[in-house]
Amino acid sequence: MDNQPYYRETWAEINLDAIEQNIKSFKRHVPSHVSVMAVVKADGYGHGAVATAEAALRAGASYLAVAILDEALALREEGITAPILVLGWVPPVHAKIASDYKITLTVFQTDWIEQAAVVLDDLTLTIHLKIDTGMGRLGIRTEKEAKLIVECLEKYPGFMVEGLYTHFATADELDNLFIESQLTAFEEMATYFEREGIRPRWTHLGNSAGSIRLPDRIGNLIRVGIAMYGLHPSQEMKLNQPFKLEPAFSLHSQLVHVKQMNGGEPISYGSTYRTNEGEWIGTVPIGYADGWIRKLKDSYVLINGKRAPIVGRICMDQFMVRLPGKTKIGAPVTLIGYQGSEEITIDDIAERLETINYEIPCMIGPRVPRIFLQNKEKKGVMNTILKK
Ligand code: PMH
Repeated sequence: MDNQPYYRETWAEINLDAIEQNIKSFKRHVPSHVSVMAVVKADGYGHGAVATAEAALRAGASYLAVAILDEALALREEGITAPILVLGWVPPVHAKIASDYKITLTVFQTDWIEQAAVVLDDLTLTIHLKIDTGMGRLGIRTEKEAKLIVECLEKYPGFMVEGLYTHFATADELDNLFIESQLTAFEEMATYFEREGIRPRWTHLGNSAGSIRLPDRIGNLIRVGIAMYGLHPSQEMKLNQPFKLEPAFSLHSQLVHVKQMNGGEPISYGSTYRTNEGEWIGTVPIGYADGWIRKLKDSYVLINGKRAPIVGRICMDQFMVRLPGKTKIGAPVTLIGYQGSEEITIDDIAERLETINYEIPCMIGPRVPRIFLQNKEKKGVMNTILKK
């Protein structure tokens, strides 16, 4: 794990023990023949891809998934040797790079196979075939398309079909109707491929929600993303969660300036906030360029175990808070996480921003260093801005 320097008083803490626990909980929840693929795309949902991938592998995950080839190569560059699947469409001209680095690609187009075959020449490439059973995003949709894929693969023996998979569109909703139709569609396609002699080692259907809800109907590999980071796939599912999830992400800063104001003094751009006589105002060094966006202007942070409201507009790199009284420069500020008996969760922020929890750690930008905790100790730092 890297230990890069950083020189600012704002950072995210990533509790790798929580990630390990969450993966272990999934392993207990699914039947023993089901393996875990840890989804670490988008820099591990903003948690740091390398450290979270390593934590998931320590906890018994056997496969990793990312969205794009660059993310897979970045993991290889960091010495990760576990199998990696790219979930997205990779340009076929890059099939050779994938083959060289033993990266598994998602395939669902005959043209793609034809073009990749030229680039690969006599090299082999491990692939997973993707079936679109109702997500409407990527995948083989009909038996006719499947037949053409089978014929194409027969022409090019360099493609090793290791997996067959699909993605649920509504697994995080409590109504089962659509998920059942996706399961049936997948079953039909899997049967077709089997008849044609394609019997891959892995079949995988379940994202976090699907794997929590239907642990024995989602093949022999689960693709766990959001829940590995300790977040619930939806609010409905939070109420019906069969095992505990431990959030891994917290966000911290410190007061860098504190002052007592006169009555009616303006704060921040546009002078939208005016102070009351004698009010204490603190400055927190994180802003919208770090992902703490202007829409959060009516929220609060935790200082000395109490809620301190944000006042005035959030700037690019800083914002101001109203303090309960005189407070020391350097006082810890918690933006996500616990202080005393108060807590601000990722779900709280998501609700305030009228979005899903997935978006929140992803939007905390690369300027915020990630500090990794393992066995409650600081084990490494990722600072994308200043690598060395
Ligand atoms: N498999 C695929 C193909 C995915 O796209 C995702 C997440 C996962 C598994 C993991 O899902 P989970 O995080 O719900 O467990 N993909 C996305 C997405 O495209 N937008 O939000 C999550």
